[in-house]
Amino acid sequence: MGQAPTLFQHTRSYAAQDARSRTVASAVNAIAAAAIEISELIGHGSLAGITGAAQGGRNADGDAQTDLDLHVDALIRAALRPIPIDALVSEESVEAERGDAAAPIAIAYDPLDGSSNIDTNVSVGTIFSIMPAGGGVAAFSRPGSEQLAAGFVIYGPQTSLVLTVGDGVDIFTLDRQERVFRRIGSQVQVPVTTAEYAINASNYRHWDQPVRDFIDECVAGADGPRGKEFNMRWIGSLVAEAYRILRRGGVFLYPGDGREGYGEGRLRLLYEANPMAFIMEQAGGAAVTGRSRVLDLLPGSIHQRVPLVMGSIEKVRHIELLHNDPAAASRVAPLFARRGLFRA
Ligand code: AFP
Repeated sequence: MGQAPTLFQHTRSYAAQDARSRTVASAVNAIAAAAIEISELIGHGSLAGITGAAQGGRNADGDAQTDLDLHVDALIRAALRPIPIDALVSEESVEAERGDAAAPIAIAYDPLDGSSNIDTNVSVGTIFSIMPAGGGVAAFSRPGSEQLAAGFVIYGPQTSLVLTVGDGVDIFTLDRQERVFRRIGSQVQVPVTTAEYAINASNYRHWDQPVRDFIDECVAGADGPRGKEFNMRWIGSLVAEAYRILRRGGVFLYPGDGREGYGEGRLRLLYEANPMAFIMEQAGGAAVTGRSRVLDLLPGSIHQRVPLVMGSIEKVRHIELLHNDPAAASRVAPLFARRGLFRA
């Protein structure tokens, strides 16, 4: 049996559609080429002088910048330099960077998401969102539903790249011998329901009631209104949570909460929530802020935060219901809860 197609072979037919698609495909392949270098760098860790130590700088969100954040950002910028891009937004730069005004695309990316995990050898990743050009930074004031492509690379036991160009989701794993990404999953689908949720439970006292209602239902397990046992995961790395959900289902929540500066959660709309939302919807899942669809949001600023609930569509819709109709909460209707009418 022939070898699985490479990322370049996979994107070739898409690239042939028109000039803009060709530019999108070139940008995806450039990010993938940088990811191979990044994977090797991360794999050497402190042997390559990578410590995950803060370098004194802070990104637009006030997060301390590690040595690897800055190095990875530079590798991605260098890889994208030959690509005609109108505007570039990076988590590591306060301002958007203007490129070629005649270029057909704009890119927002998080060079190294989860980088606070570097010194603990936990999976981290690169996330990217490709928009139609729209007059410099104005491209990023459009809703995420207009994305041309989105993807992420997870640097874990395998280095894998997840990609959508609006025609389903495909997964590629780095063939380290050949130094190419090979497709291992085509038209991947998120299981419709799940018994696994991911949230940072230490923030329970800061959550709004609908989030507490959902988690309380899960924690109540088979004796509770959902009538089944649940499992919890929290890796502290968005790409690792998203990859798990694509492989076996699940629901991920990073809601807004009562902590100072966390009213809109922790994740950024342009280069975390929007690409993940596009991927989840393309894989038959869903992504909401709690009350509304992420991909419908009109961004107000390039580093704006947004609450994110994503994954198996049955659970996302239930969480949305709890936000939009508090009377749906099982604590409100103990009669139904006792009779288990809410059984999943
Ligand atoms: P870092 O990039 O600063 O490590 O943040 C990672 C992240 O944005 C996302 O990948 C995780 O899901 C989330 O933060 C974890 O946040 P908590 O540390 O508040 O649990």
